Amino acid sequence: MITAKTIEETRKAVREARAAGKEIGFVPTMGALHEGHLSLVSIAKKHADFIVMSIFVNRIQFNDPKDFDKYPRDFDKDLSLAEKAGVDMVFLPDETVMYNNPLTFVDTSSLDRYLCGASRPGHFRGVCTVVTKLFNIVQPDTAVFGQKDIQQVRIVEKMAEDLNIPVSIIIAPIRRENDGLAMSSRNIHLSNEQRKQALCLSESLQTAKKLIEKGETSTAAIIREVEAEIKKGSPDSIDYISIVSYETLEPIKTLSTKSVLAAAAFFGSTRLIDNMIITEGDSIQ
Ligand code: PAJ
Repeated sequence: MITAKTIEETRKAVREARAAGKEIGFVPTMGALHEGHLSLVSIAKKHADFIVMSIFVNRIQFNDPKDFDKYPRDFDKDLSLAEKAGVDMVFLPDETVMYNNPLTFVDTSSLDRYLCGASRPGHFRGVCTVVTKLFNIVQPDTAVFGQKDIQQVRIVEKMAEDLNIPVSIIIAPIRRENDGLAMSSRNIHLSNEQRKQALCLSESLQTAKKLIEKGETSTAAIIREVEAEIKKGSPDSIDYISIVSYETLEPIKTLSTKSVLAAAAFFGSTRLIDNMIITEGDSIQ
């Protein structure tokens, strides 16, 4: 596996892979890799032959400098996990490579008005800026993002379309621990007690699933039950519980053809998110 710290090295390796007839698959991450990240690599391998992973903790997408400082970093472990998962090249830039006194940022569309965007101003601007830069550096044919961050992937899809970035975006399902907790690099900040409490997020989605399968279509009714279930876990606060249209990410009153139920809550100072895609007459993911 190649470890590239500069843009030049990365471009050279990608150029060579392309010259050898390979399609380029890309998995952007902030490291602290877990099975969720690695599942994106196996999906990328189904679509491409040369897999690039980036590991970069992107300061400009953090709202809270303390969250940035304490974000878990273990690059040696990440490199060995990436290699085992079959990554061909890790792009591991530092801040001087990525941000050399920048004047240009990529701003988001209206898709950032609700869900995480509402409580994290500037977050998606930071994500869009870094993802655009990474797309321009790696120039992948395919990039894989997790449904875990549903708003992020929807915004990235729209951004790629709006800015004519020739990449096809694939959405990977949420990987969970055996008890249902969505895997996240932030889970390691949870105490044993908070770890148990945090299960209320995934359990609340199961409650919603049962309600919807029984025919409930009123989002207010579903949200009420989800809130009751989340409160059973006594989170320190609930950031939001929303049901939005998959297309516009705007809150809806009645379930539409494709909707998203998403929730965010704090356990101590750790903010966790989870979500479910609801497709009418089809499946619930
Ligand atoms: P990070 O949080 O490291 O996540 C990298 C990718 O892994 C994202 O696409 C995310 O949705 C996916 N992911 C995280 N947890 C997952 C899980 N449990 N199951 C499946 N996929 C999961 O998201 C970011 O980094 C950054 O915002 C980034 C896109 C790299 C830009 O800085």
